[in-house]
Amino acid sequence: MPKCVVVALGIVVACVLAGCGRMGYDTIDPDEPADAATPDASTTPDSADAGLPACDGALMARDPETGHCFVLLTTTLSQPDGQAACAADYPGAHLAIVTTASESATIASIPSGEIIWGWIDLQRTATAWAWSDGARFVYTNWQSGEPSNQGGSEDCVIVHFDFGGTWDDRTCADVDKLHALCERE
Ligand SMILES: [Ca+2]
Repeated sequence: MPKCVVVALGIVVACVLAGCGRMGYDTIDPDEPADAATPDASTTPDSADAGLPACDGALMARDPETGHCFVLLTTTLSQPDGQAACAADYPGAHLAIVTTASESATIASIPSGEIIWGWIDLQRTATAWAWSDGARFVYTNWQSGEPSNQGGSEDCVIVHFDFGGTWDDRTCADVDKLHALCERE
């Protein structure tokens, strides 16, 4: 076999092995829609959660009725700092405002680990209990014997995970040592 034929065959074999035949076919066709334009429905987030962290963390639970996500912060905070901390850690979140039995049950279902208490948005005003957003104060989940208002100064409210997520009024100074509960609608 002439030497030039051997060289030519060698080039062809090397080209096939290297995938030369595919060269030029993997370039992007401008007329072809990009993959991103046709996302897989199974990975598309709920529109309500678009751009937000998923509600699947260790200290989270989602209310099946409303879809609201309840989150127990890992840090302890004083009442005035809670609102900003919720918004900072979970964009769109505020301190938990518990207005239905389903929301209360959702909070109780949070795998809180060694954390026994969390605190919610509810505060005693001069005349009544009130949520910061002005939501009507109708639903309650007080522990037996609560609210006790011991010493006349229990103006904040904690959720007791060891007692089914029921509520106890405590001084706001007590609350400062505990973990805030946030809610993302
Ligand atoms: Ca109390």
